[in-house]
Amino acid sequence: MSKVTVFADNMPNIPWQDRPANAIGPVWRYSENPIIGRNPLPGVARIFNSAVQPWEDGFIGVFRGEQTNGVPHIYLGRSKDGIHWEYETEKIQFVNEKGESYMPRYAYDPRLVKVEDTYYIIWCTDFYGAALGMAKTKDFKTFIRIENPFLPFNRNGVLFPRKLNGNFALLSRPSDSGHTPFGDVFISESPDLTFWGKHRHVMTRGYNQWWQALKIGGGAAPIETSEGWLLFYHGVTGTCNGYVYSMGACILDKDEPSKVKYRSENFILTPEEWYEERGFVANVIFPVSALCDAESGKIAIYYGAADSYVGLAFTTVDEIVEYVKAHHVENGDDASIGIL
Ligand code: BMA
Repeated sequence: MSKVTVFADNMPNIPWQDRPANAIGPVWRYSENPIIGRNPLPGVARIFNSAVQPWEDGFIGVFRGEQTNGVPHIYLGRSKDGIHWEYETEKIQFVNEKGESYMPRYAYDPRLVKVEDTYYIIWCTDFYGAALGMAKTKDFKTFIRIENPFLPFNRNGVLFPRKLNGNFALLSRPSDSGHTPFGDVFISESPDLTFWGKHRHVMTRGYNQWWQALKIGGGAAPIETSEGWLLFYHGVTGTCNGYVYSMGACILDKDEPSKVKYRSENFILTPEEWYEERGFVANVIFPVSALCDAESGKIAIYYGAADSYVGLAFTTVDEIVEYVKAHHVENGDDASIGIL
């Protein structure tokens, strides 16, 4: 039983490996990483930046599949243990409310979040430029696209797993049409997933933490705890050799998540292993999904590695909360409600 309470379901079959004796920091990698290798499907060269949920007696996931023509789309996968996956060979077929085909031109970095009895996929889509796309499903057979939440340009849409004060809440990262050399995380609310407003700034790039000084973006759907919303996100630094993506963690206020309560000044995972340092885009750790077993407090984080693989990392809610609190530093006006 963890000291920090998690407000989520129990997940006794969560993928897990105990902390190895030589682990440094609050998060440790799965020893068999990467869990998904190259050319996982006919016509798909790489799977990375993908999201997972429990489903039936195992797990289901939405996977960013880079097709051999270079265009990313989302593929469905199923797994008994959350580690070994079988994919549908055809990309997810999205439809509109009338059941007619409504395919995005491309789709990448999908998040998968359950709110009440519905699963939502949020991804980066082409809406006259990079923007957020959204779809819903209850059975993982029919995927109905709903309105694109925001104008271009925007990426890294992360939905909260429950409504807050009666509204859906969505983190996003306004961007540009390219590789965006800036970016803070914002939050917006909607009563119906069609009309969005009450936009607030959540957190800024790192003021004096170079690993996240260029831009940041939400990662996994926040985990509700007695300390607040635990968020794993990515932070980016610009180097002579290009961008380097690391994983950070913070805790947002439970009732007003535009306020950051604690935010670790240190990254919690940075590219060190061959599958993170070497690949289609070198030096990328891109967290997209985190499973949590409320009973034990075990957390399994799925992250894209070097735009080529999927990695799995572990922590516990007690360890990560303690670490984030112990390494908290004030950052700009992160602690404020985020409206000027
Ligand atoms: C970001 C996104 C991610 C990608 C990362 C590193 O802008 O496009 O999909 O993992 O760049 O290339």
